[in-house]
Amino acid sequence: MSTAGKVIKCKAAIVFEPKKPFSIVEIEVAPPKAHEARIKILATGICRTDDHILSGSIKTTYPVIPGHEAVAVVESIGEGVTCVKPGDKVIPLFLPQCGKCRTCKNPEGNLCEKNDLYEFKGLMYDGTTRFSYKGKPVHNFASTSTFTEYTVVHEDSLAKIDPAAPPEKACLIGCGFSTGYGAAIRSGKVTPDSSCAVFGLGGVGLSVVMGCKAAGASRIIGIDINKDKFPMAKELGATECISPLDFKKPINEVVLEMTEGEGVDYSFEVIGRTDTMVAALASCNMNYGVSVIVGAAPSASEVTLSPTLIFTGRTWKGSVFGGLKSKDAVPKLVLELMSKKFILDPLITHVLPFDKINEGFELLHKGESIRTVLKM
Ligand code: COD
Ligand code: ZN
Ligand code: ZN
Repeated sequence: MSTAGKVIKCKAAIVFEPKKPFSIVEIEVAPPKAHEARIKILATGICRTDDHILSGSIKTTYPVIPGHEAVAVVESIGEGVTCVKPGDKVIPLFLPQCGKCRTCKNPEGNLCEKNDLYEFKGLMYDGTTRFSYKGKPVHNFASTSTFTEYTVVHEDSLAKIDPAAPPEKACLIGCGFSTGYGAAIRSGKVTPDSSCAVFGLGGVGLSVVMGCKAAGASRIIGIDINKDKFPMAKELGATECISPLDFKKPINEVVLEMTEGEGVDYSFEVIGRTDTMVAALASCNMNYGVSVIVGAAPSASEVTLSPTLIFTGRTWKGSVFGGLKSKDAVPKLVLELMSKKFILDPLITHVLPFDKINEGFELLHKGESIRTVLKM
């Protein structure tokens, strides 16, 4: 029996307040309004950004359903939706691409003005939500909310992908892989034979390593306080790995020594800390080095640095979703995954049923997982 046009009752993982685990409860998901689609999640990955919602370090409005890295199938569409139809396989996009705003029209930009990544309003464009629990509204997260069996997204936040794409792997293209890989290829524009330093070797940092390697970098220094991350980083392309905990001096001085005082050509901060952002900047060449910030620091933080670090010629830039225009890039990356241009298997350390979501976050807290994928 078709569920189109009806309210769907389903399981969802809600965060009612920060610093509390997920509650798995039955919610109601309203049908999609005009230009929206209701989608059934098939697999969703756990990303550190979701943990920032649990910890409260990213300010948002509670109760909220996090999750922003998934593969889904379209259950029904609202009026005027043309880019997908029921039954299509899709990846929801935490960074929309409306195609109409100034950023979308600029070939260089990707931060579509429709994004909900800075104020985290947690509402659809019309200012309401499609989720409710016990009759009260529940907020969405980053235009997606994938820790639920069904979610509703705007068509600006949907990429149709190849129907044969494997959900447990392709879901990483919705965030972690594209964010990291794109940061190297598109935002950093890493060149052949160059040297790179990657601060943070989680799922996103390892994807930066993969991007640096794919771009032909000859030296890739992986940096992490958790040495358990080193074997995988080396398997994916890091030429050496160091832990700041093994040195008394600042890690940027160590990187300078490793590069005969030159610094690396490209550095990437993939942790989300202000001290490592400055260390990454100071690790790149003073003249032509490019340092890319991938991690988001806690909402209230500020950075202090010597202006000389910039004045002498370094370029400091940020990268959201790898600088990629989401709706255009995601279907192509899925095809590249399917043609084995890159492999995502090493990044997926755990696959758990959706009900075990809290276990998945414990693995992340203990530093034991790279990516945990939840299957619905
Ligand atoms: N020095 C070196 N390494 C460190 C330090 C430190 N001081 N502190 C932590 N680390 C290491 C950890 O051991 C870990 O291996 C790694 O840094 C971080 O990895 P994860 O697995 O916790 O996180 P990821 O890879 O899933 O995500 C990292 C981000 C930086 C992308 C994320 O935390 C973030 O800031 N996201 C917001 C930015 C963004 O683009 N969001 C959009 C959707 S993700
Ligand atoms: Zn993410
Ligand atoms: Zn736009």
